[in-house]
Amino acid sequence: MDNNRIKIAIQKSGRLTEHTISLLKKCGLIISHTRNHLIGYGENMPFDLMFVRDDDIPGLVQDNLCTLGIVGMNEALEKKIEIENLEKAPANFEIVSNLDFGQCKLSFAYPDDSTYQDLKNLEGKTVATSYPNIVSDYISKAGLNISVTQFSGAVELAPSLGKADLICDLVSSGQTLKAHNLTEGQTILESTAVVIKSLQAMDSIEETWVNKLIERIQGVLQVKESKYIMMHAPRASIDSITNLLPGTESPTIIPLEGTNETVALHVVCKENVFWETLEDLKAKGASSILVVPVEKMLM
Ligand code: PRT
Ligand code: ZN
Repeated sequence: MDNNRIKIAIQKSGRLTEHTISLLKKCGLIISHTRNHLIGYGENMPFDLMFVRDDDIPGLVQDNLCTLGIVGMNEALEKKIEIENLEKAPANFEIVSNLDFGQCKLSFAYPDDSTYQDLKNLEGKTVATSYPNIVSDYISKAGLNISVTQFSGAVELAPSLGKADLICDLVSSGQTLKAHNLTEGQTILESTAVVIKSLQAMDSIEETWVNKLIERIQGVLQVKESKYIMMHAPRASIDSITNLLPGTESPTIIPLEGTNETVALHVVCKENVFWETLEDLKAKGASSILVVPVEKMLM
C-alpha cells in the first residue's frame, strides 16, 4: 500500500455499503475494486477505500490507520465514549458530517407483558445492549440505577433467555421488537451514518484533499433537495415571492425586454418545492414558473 494515499474506512458488506459507495462516486471518485478484496483504489484522486466491519471503523480512524471513516453515529459514539472512559482523554477523531442514510434510533424496549414500561420503575433491573458505553453513559447522566450487560448479537432475545429485564437496541421499522414481544420506550440516540475524521495533524496536501472531499460530500447532500427555480414576476412582488421559497439566498433578477414592471427571477431553493408553493407563487403574480433539479453545488 502507498502510504501517501489517504485511507477511508467503509463498511465491507452491510446496510451502509451501497449508500457509502454511491456517495463517494457522486463526489467524483472513480473506484477500482474487485469483489472480496479489502482495498479499493481511487483511480482519479489519492484516496483508497478499506472495506472492513463497521465496528472496526472508528478504531481505525482513532489509531490514524485511516484518515476518514463512514460509519453509523451509534458506532462512532460508542467508540468515542469507550476511549474517553479508558484513556481519560478525548478521542482522536471527530464527526464532520451527518449523512442522509443509515437512519435508526437507539431505544430502550420492554417485554410487552412487563409491569415496568418506563425508565422510572427500573431500580435494580438489567438492560442488555450492544452499546454498553452509550447506554451506561446515559444511565449515569440520568441518575438511574440499572445494570448494563453487553450482548453482541440478537439483543432482543435477552429478556426471553432470562439474561435481562429490558434491552436497548437499534430500531428502524420496529418489526424486530414486535416479533419478539417487546415495546419500544425512550429513545436515547437518533442515528444516521456520519463521516468521521482523524484529528491527527496532516500535511498540507493531505489536508487539501480531505477538505475537498468533505466539501463535495456536503455539496452532494445539499443538492438532493435543491431546485433551481425560474419565473417571471412583478417587480413589486420580488420580496413576497422570495419569502415563499424555503432556504433561498438572494435571487438573481434579470430585466425583461419591453417591460419595466415584470422581471425574470432565478433562485436556488435548498428545500423541496411542492405544488402548493407554485400555486402560492402564481397567486402573487408569478408566471412561466420552471423548477429544475440541481446536479452539483459547491458553496
Ligand atoms: O458486518 P458488520 O459488523 O459490518 O455489520 P453489522 O451487521 O454490525 O451492521 P449492519 O449492516 O446491520 O448495520 C450497519 C449500521 O446501519 C448500523 O451501525 C446502524 O448505524 C445502521 N442501521 C440502520 C441499523 C439499522 N438501521 C437496523 N435496523 N443497524 C441495525 N439494525 C438492526 C437492529 O440492530 C435490529 O436487529 O435491525 C433490527 C431492527 O430493525 P427493524 O426494522 O426491525 O426495527
Ligand atoms: Zn457490526
